[in-house]
Amino acid sequence: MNKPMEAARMVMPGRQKISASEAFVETLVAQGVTDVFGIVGSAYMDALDIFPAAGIRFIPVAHEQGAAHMADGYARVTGRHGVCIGQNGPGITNFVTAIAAAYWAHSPVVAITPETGSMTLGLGGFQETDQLPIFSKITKFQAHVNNPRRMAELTSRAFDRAVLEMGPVQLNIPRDYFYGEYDYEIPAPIRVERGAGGSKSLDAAAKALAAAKFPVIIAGGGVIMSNGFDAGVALAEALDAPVCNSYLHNDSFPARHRLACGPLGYHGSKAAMQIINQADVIVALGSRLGPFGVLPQYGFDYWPKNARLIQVDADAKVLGLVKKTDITIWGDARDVAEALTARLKTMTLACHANRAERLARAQAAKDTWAMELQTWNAEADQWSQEVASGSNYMHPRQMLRELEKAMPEHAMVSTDIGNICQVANSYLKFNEPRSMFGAMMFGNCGYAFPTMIGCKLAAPDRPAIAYVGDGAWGISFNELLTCAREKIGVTVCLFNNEQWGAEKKNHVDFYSNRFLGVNLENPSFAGIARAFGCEGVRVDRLEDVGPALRAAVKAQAEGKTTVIELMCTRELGDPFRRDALQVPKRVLAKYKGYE
Ligand SMILES: Cc1ncc(C[n+]2csc(CCOP(=O)(O)OP(=O)(O)O)c2C)c(N)n1
Ligand SMILES: [Mg+2]
Repeated sequence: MNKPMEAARMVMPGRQKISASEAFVETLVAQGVTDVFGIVGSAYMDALDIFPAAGIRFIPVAHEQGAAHMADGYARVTGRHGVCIGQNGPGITNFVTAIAAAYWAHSPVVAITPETGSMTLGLGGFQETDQLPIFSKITKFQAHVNNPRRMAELTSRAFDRAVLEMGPVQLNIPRDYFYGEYDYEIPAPIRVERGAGGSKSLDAAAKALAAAKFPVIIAGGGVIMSNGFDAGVALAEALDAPVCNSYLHNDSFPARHRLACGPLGYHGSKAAMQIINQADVIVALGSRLGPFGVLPQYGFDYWPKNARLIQVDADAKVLGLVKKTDITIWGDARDVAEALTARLKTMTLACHANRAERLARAQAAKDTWAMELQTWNAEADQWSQEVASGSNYMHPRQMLRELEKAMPEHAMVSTDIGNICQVANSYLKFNEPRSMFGAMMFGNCGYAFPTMIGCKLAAPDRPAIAYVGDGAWGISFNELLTCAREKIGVTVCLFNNEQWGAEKKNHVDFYSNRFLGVNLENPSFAGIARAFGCEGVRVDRLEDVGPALRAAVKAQAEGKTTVIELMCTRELGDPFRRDALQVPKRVLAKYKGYE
C-alpha cells in the first residue's frame, strides 16, 4: 500500500465529533470496504463525495440490479462483504431481485439503502417508498438508522451481521441523517470463530463413519464459505470416500482428485448419483441439501433410502430441514471436517477393509459417465432432432465440450438460468474453490454477467467467464456499459439459440408445441457489443470455439470485455421443472384444444 492510501485506510481513533457522513464512511473503512457498486444519487452524495479520500472505489453501473449482483459476485469470490448503494426509492427497488439472489447464494452483501428524509417521511414526496418491508424476507438483518447519532453503531452492526449470518443485510438511512456533527466512536468489526460444534455429535459422527461400509461425502457451499476446501480433501482421504459436489457447487472439491465424482442435481454427474445411491453413510458437509438439488435426475431417484445421514452446517435452521438426519452437527464445515479427520485417524475404519472394491465400483461409474458424455453429441428427443437437423449451427453439448477443453486454469465461471447453462453443469469442472458462481436457488435470468463483473473486480488476475443464454442476455447486457466505462475485462459466452429455451422445453413436453412468447428474433449481439465499446465475435463452427475463448480471455488483461456469440441449434436438454408441471386439463368449451 502506498503512503496516501495507507493514510486513507487509517480509521479515526477514539471518540470524536465528526459529521454523520464521515462516521458512515469511517465505519466502511473499519470494515475493510474498498469497493462499492451503485448509481450516483443525491440521497447519499455527501458521503459519496469523500469515498476517494477514504480509499473506496465507487463503481458506477448501468442498473442497480447489476450493482447488487456485482456485490454478490465480489463477496462470493473474496468471502468479504460486497457492497451496493443507490438512490432512495427507485434506485433501491431496483436492488430487489439481486438481493433475493444473494440471499439464496448465502452471500454477505450489504445493501445500503438511503431513504426519503425523516422530516417528510409518509407525506408522499419524491422517490418515497417504505423500504424495509420490501427486503424483510430476503435479508438476514435490517438496520434502520433511527437517529444520526447511531450511524457508526448501526452501520457496523449491519456489516457484522452479514458475515455472521452469511447473507445479505440492509442498512437503511434516512437521507437527512448524513448531515450534522455528533460524537462518534467507530466500532471494531466483530468476527467470531464458529468452531466444530458439540463434541458428542462429533463423536457420534466419527463412530458412524468408522462403522460405514460405503461412506460418501457431499461437499456443499459451506465448504467453500468456511475456506474448508483442503479440510474436505483431508476428510475424504482419511476415509477414502468418494465425494459429490452439491448442486451448483462444482468447486467444492477438486475435480481432478481421484475421489471426485462430480455434481449432484440438475444436469449433474450420473456417476455421482450412482455412487451416492450405494452409500450407507452420507456426510453432507456444509450443505442445506436444498430440495431442488436432490431431485431425481435422468429418471433416477438416486437418494439412498436406508443410508444414515450426518448433516453439518453453520446455519442451525437448515439442519434436518429437507432430509431426515441421523446425526446433526451445528458447526463450521472446515472445523468439523478437521475434527472428524482427527478422530478417524485414531480409529479402525470398516471402509478401509473394502477400499479396493469400493473404489473400483466408484471408478467404473465415473468411467461409464465420462464415456457417455463423450459420445453424447446431441439431444435424442424427437423435437430436438427435428430442429437440429435443418440447422448449420452447433449442437449445444458439443459446443460446451469445446469450451470445457479450452477453459483456462484458475477460471471463474458464472452460469445463468437457461437450458444450455444448465446442461453446462455436466461440463464445468474446477480444481480450486470460489470458481463457480451459479445463479443458485433464486434462479433469476440475468444473474451471470453482472455477477462475473463483480468477481473480476475482486480477483482481477483470474480469467472471468460468464455463461449466458440469449434471453437472459436481454436482461443483463446493459452492464457492457460498465465494462467499457470502467475497463473491466470479462468474457461472455453467449448461447444464441434464438429462444427462451428452458421455457420452450415445457411447451414441447406439456403444451403440444403451442409456442407462446418463447421465440426470439435477435439482432447481432456481437455487433451490439462492439457498439458498446467492447469486443464481439460470432462463432458458428466448433473448431472456432476454443480459439475464441482463448483470445477473449487474453483480452481481459487489457480490460477488454468480449462477447462470444455462440450460434446454437434449438435443441433442448432435460427441463428444469418436470417435478412441478402437470399435463393441462381444460374444462370450458372455449379452451378445448388447449390440452
Ligand atoms: C428473471 C426471470 N424471468 C423469467 C424466468 C423464467 N425462465 C427460466 S429459464 C428461461 C429461459 C432462458 O432462456 P435463455 O436465456 O435464452 O437460455 P436457454 O434456455 O435458451 O438456453 C426463463 C424465461 C427466470 N428464471 N428469471
Ligand atoms: Mg436461449
